[in-house]
Amino acid sequence: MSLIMADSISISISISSSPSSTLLLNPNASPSSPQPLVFDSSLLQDQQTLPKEFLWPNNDLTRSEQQLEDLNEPIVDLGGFVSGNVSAAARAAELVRAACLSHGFFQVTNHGVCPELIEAAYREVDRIFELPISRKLSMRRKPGGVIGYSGAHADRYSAKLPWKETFSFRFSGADNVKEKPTVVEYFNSVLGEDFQYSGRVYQRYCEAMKELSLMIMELLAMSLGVDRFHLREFFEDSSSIMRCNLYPPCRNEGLTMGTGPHCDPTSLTILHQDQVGGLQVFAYGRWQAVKPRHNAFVVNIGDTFMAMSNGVYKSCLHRAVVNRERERKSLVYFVSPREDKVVRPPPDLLLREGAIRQYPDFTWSDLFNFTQSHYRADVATLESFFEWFLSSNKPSKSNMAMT
Ligand SMILES: O=C(O)CCC(=O)C(=O)O
Repeated sequence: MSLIMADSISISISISSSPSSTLLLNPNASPSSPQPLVFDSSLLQDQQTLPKEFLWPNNDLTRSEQQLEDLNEPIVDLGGFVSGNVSAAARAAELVRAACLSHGFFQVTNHGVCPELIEAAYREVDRIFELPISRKLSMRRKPGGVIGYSGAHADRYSAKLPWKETFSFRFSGADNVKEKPTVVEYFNSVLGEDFQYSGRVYQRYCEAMKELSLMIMELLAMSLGVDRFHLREFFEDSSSIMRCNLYPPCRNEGLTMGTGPHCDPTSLTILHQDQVGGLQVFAYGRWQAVKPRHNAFVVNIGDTFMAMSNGVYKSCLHRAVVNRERERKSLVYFVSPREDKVVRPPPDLLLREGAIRQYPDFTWSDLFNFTQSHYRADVATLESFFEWFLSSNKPSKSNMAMT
């Protein structure tokens, strides 16, 4: 047994032969409350048996003998759109529309994000996750919060744990980034001087993602046939979360998940994955693999955008599997509206003949709080949210009026 110090709590690491033995238990937890677990992948990777907390039900898993086919998602070249080529922009919007009507997933190339910045972001992922567990735990996320370090989300859940470590931070598009660089400040506060460069890298990365997200919003508006600038303006002061994911190799890769099947509750997700592969999308009634492309960003529609499109566009159901031999990394940028903004479809969409409001007005903070306090995001988050929201808030009839 060894003892490590994390913040003010001490955690004993005990290793025995029982399947969950290398999950590190906090000895200070009371006997009546479940003990918080700590995911130390350097120990867990060598263990023959998968701790039961990481087991997923069969119907969520890809069996190893199952060879998934690659998803044939559109690869949208943004070059023509950016340079103002009208027919290239119209073609791009058409591709986006087809993808969003069927599964909510596409990739973008010629996006203008500098490849060196992406590489630098991956290098900083390594530096963060290579820190000793005690240091990582000192910046673990707070109960009910989203920012900070999390090992297998074991702080929040006790079953169906994902085989991954995450480090998340906020990027507020509303701030004047020059005067108040939120990411740099966050890195300084939790990681100190040694990580000032990392903070600057992620600050620039998030700024690039914001620019890209607004470009995609413009394209989405064109694809929906509404005012081209409506969504860009709505998301101009967006509130975003950036998450670095590290999926360690796993000997029992067929029994667990890196990220379980879910739709993102947020509006839009822009993800970069390394070359290992593991992201899968549910499309046309089956799971399909997403081929990594180093020069592309993966884009998927989330629940909030599905509501903004009045249910026309699909929120993308996806998951990530783990690899037996290789570690995998992904950089994920989640875009959401400013917390207090009312989410409703653009007027031109509702004024169409036969249009019926599918969802009531809500704010991102309503949905966010639901996913933090009441519900673990899955395929049915949006439906469950509205059930809960309508029964607890009783929005006025005018919010649901047919228009
Ligand atoms: O890493 C991936 O490919 C998927 C990540 C994801 O879905 C998430 O972090 O919510």
